[in-house]
Amino acid sequence: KNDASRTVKIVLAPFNGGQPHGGVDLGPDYMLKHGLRYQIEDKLKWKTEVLKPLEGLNLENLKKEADLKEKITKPTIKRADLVALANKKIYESCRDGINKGEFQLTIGGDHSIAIGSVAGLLSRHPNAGLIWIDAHADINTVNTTETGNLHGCPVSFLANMDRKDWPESFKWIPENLLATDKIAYIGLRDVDEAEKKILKDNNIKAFSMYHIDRFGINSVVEQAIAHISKGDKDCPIMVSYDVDAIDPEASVKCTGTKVDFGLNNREALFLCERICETGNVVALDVVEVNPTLGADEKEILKTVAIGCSIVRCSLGETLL
Ligand code: 5AB
Ligand code: MN
Ligand code: MN
Ligand code: MN
Repeated sequence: KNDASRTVKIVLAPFNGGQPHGGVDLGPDYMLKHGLRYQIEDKLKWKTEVLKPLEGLNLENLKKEADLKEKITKPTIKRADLVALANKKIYESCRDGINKGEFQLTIGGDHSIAIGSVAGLLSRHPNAGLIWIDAHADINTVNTTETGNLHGCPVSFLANMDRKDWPESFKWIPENLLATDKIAYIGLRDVDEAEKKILKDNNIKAFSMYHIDRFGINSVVEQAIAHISKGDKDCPIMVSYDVDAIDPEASVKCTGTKVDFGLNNREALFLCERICETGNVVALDVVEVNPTLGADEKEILKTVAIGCSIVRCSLGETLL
């Protein structure tokens, strides 16, 4: 249904402030150097344009300042104002710089950047459903997070959880953005106890690796799509894809929070193919590629390459 324009707006989000490791901010650079833009334009025949919402922010300086301050104040969530600021920029860029018929592709960066990208997408497609592909649920609230790392919290912000306890800097997030019944998870295998309670209490659709083994990836993705679409065959779909959903042995070693026994490479790409086949996918995030965590060039290449494959498969490369 994007065929009329076939334009991809590539939103670069080289942000690492939502977690402790440096290097995840190099994800966009590495994926572009791998030829992502050429692949989309020359092979897939989509036009591309690049948006750089974080350009002009001195992120490394702001991070140093925040860390210095937080050494003394020891807040429960780390670098909150910085994460809020970067995401506000990403949100505004997605909201104002992308037209309704265009495909929004956001390249991270750590997964906290999905606060901005998902909020931006929902400004154009308020009824969109969200498929969150991840080893983790990323639904800790400002009150439940044990690590304080905000890449473990984006879904709680999008779903307006514990809003009264948010720092002022997050209050730009619209209040009725995302209902919990418009979310489906795929790939979970490392979920905190408090997150399990949130998933249960809110009756959120979540497919773990257990469900993939039990029902198979095809049935799982079908159920996920049906759940978020609620009978609307044209329901817009956004995919937020954390590469740590994919098994480290299969391909993804260069990511900050690796978890064993994940999706194999075909399952990882089949998800993209099937969701693309609905004709309803309007946006994709690819996050948590950290090229500096590779032991050698081969490991880096494998992670970056599957990141690019996720994009191409989501745009229909492998559909006949
Ligand atoms: B990722 C953990 N639940 O809150 C937390 O990589 C991990 O975006 C979060 O999925 C992982 O810090 C965040 C322990
Ligand atoms: Mn994850
Ligand atoms: Mn994640
Ligand atoms: Mn991660």
